[in-house]
Amino acid sequence: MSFETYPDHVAALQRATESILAAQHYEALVLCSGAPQSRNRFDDQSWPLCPTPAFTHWCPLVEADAYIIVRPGRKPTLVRTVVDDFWETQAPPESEHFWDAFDVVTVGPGHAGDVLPGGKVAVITRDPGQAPPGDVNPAPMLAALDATRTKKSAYEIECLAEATRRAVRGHRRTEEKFRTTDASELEIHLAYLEASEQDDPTTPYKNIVALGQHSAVLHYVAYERKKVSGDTSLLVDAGAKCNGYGSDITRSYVRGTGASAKRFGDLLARMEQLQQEVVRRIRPGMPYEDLHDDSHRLLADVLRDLGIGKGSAAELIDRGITRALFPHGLGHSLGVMVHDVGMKLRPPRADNKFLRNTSVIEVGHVFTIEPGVYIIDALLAPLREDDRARLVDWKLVDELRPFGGIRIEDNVVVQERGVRNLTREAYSA
Ligand SMILES: [Mn+2]
Repeated sequence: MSFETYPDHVAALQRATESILAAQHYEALVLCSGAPQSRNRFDDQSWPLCPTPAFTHWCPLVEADAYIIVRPGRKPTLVRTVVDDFWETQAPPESEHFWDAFDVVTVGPGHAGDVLPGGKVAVITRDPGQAPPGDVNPAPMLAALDATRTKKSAYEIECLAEATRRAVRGHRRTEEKFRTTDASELEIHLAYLEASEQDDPTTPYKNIVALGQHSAVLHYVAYERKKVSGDTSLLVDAGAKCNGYGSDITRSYVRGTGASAKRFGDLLARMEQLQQEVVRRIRPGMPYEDLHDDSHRLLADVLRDLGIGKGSAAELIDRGITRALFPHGLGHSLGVMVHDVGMKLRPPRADNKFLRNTSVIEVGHVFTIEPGVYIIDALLAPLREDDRARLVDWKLVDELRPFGGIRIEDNVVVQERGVRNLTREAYSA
């Protein structure tokens, strides 16, 4: 990727931050990368650093005890704490494009205070207990900064597009492995990491690699070592990072020639069409929650067409059948965090309680579209208990159960006209 768009990204951030500082009566903003976090108080290892999102928004450096100082009318300062340590060394940043945007100052451990500003300062950090002096994480400042991350700059979209291309290399490899071998979940997980050139702790989130019934566990990360042959399904939900920006992609597959595999394959084909239809309906000005509701109407049609659901589409929705089979939200904001927070300004309706995006869709938003359908017995059991039992073909449910579930997830950028689907674009390149 080219980095020509980075100076504009920083200039826009500087302008936005200056107006937030003026509105909230601060002289300066200090963004802390974060302090090392001990994994266990009985040993000396730390978790890999995952910097404060407001810090990564400016700069992809993954380094403990680094600080960005933003002041009106001045070039931002990047303070680095240099540790003289012959035991360890930090991974260098993947690119050097950002240094010139800052006045870079280095200090020894514990000496950042010598160069950090005094006066009326807002400090943003993931580690409030170790924050430098100032107002730590004031709520209006956090809200204003979260909002600046919802609309992406050209630079951010380039990073997300590259993060998507990396993830798609991993997904292609996992599909090949699933179709041509009896690989275990662990082997498929490792194949993904290799093909996308990532170490497990630096992926944007733990890869979900689930064979068969495991794919009905929404956040399954157990990576069984057992080889699996014959008719089964695979769900892989895995992303990649580029300069701190993460992609988040899910693909589902089925293999085998048995009647149940064929039936699951029919459902998979319909979910693929459903997902694409939802993407086609994205429009600026539309509440994202409407799109989520649309996906339930489309799912009701799929269930009726395949005979899994009985009764009218309205009944399947109103009586909670679609929500028992598709319990999670349609998608969420993407960016420097995989579930970034700025698009959930209000809670969703009670029946959409897991929805993480309740914003009105705007040009520049980047979010996921990830409808799913799963046989989750804990959610289906209550339906069998009352008159809703007649709305489900339980024999079909039994047939689909060993295949678990389906999720198809793309990353899209909202544009003036329609969307740019980063995931499909990477697949067709
Ligand atoms: Mn997701």
